[in-house]
This record gives sequence, C-alpha cells and structure tokens, in this order.
Amino acid sequence: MTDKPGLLVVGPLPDWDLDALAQRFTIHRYFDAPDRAAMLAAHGPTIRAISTRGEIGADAALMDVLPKLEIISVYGVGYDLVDIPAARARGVRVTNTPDVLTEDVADMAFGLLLAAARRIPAGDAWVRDGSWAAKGAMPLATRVWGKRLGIVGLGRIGLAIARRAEAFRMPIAYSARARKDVPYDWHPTPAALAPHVDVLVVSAAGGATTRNLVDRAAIAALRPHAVLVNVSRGSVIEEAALIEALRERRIAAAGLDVFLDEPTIDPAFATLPNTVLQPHAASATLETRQAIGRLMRENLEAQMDGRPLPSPVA
Ligand code: 8YV
Repeated sequence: MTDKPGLLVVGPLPDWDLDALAQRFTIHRYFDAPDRAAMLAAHGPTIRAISTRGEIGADAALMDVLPKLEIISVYGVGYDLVDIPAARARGVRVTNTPDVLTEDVADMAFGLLLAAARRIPAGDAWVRDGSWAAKGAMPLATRVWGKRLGIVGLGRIGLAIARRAEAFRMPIAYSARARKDVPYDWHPTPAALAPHVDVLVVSAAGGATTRNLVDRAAIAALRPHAVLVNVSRGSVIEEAALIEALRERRIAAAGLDVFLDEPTIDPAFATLPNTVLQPHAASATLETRQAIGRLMRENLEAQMDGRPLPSPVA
C-alpha cells in the first residue's frame, strides 16, 4: 500500500510499537536517520503524524517543515518539550499517555527513597566486595516508615506516591499553588514545605512554569537529615544547588531518576556517595512501556480515523 499516512518517529520506540505502527503508517525513523534534514526534505510533505518521547518533544521548527502534520503523539505523560502554543497555532493535536505509567513511577519514587535512605546499593556493594567479611557491619542507615513526607506536585503520580506513603505510616504534606481536596497539609511553595519534612519527593510536571520550582531556597530549607527524590524532570530542581547541598552534606541523600542534561548528566552526581541514580527509568517496565505504546498508537490511529482522541492535551 502506498497511501499509508507518513509518520515521523522522533524518539526511538520498541520494535513491537514500530511493527504495529507499520500496519497503519509509512514509518520514517527520524531517531536513527543518518541525514535528518534529507529525510525531512524528501518526506516532510507526506507526514501527517509525529511520535515523540517526553524527554525529546517537538519544536515549532520541526512543525514548520511538516505542512500536513495533524498530530503529535507523545510516548509518555510529560509533554513539556512539545511546543504546545506552536501546535495549537498550526491546528496540530497533541496527545500523551497519562494513567498507564502512574503506579510504576510511584513505585520508582519509593524504590529510590528506600535505596537512598537505607543505602541499599551501598549495602549490595558491601556484600559483593567482601567488606562485610573484612570490616563487619555497615554504618547505620536512615529509617523511612513514619517519616514526614513532602510531595511537590500532587497530581496523578503525587497521589500514587501518597497512597504508598500511607502504608508506610508517613505523615504527608504537599506544595501546590492552591490547596487541594486531600487530607494532607498544604504549603504554597516547596521552600515553605521543606522545613516540615524528612523526605521531599518531586513529582510535578516539567515545563516553563515549574522550572527551578525546587530552588536554592527550598533546598536550603531542607533539614540536614532530609532525603530528596526526583521522578519528574531535572528542570524542576535547581540542579547546581542540589549538587552543592549533597556535596556539603546539607541534606543527607538523594534518589534521582531525572536530570537537567540527559543522558549526559552532570558528572558531579557520580562522585557523590549519597546519591542513588537511575537512567530516567521510572516508567521502564515491560508492562508499562507496552501500555504506553498502545495508548500512543491508539491516539495516532484515532486521529487518522477521525475518531475522538483517547488522551488529548491540545
Ligand atoms: C518517558 C517520562 O516518557 O512519561 C514521561 O513523561 O518521563 C517517561 O515515562 C519515557 O522515558 C519514555 O520516553
């Protein structure tokens, strides 16, 4: 069939998604194209859809060279790197994949919290390298259950983190611009929340409005025993201030899944023994990535069929 609509695959996708998409679309693999400009020059006029990833997005310049573009379908919940005003101005729909990844991201937040506070990776190394036999017990770690939890960004993922925290019998507080209908303590900003918590978990959406939301003042307001976890976007935290605080032990530890520059993160992180690091993997389970891919494809197919989009954001 030669009349399949063109799809520009901007971010790499698993084969099961590419194979399924190939049934409906002519696929243009932008993510590993040797000459992207040539690909756009040759196929731009036939491309009606983009598939991209949360951490890659799509900018106005790309939209400009795709005159038939109708939809940008994001493989992920975060769409902070899609230029939404540019899409709206061009009548291009934008979709994401909410809900299907919520519980996995909350699991990773708790995994990082436990790993950082209980020093699980350090304990694993202690066993493997013979330190246990040679030196005896490891230095003591920090308790998690019962500690006061602050959540920056009480959306779907923040609420899933709160549900887990309830099982850990943690008093919960959150920061948000406005109070929400939840039985948790509210503070208007992360800086106001920080002095009241032992653990700060960041689960706010990325983008211009949350850039450096957890700023130097918020980090300075954390107590020295505090543990910080970030499963949202690196941009939400003032990263240089976080690195300084970790290095100077003004906070105890951090568990981080996301960074300002991914994947070439600030090398300082790898030198800090009080961090547990992950390669932006909070949604990276087989089950969830299959669900993300399915929803991303359903959005693309709905647009091509003229049906309502399952999960539009613009
Ligand atoms: C990524 C994420 O989408 O959903 C998001 O916003 O950050 C992740 O789940 C995932 O890495 C796929 O790109």
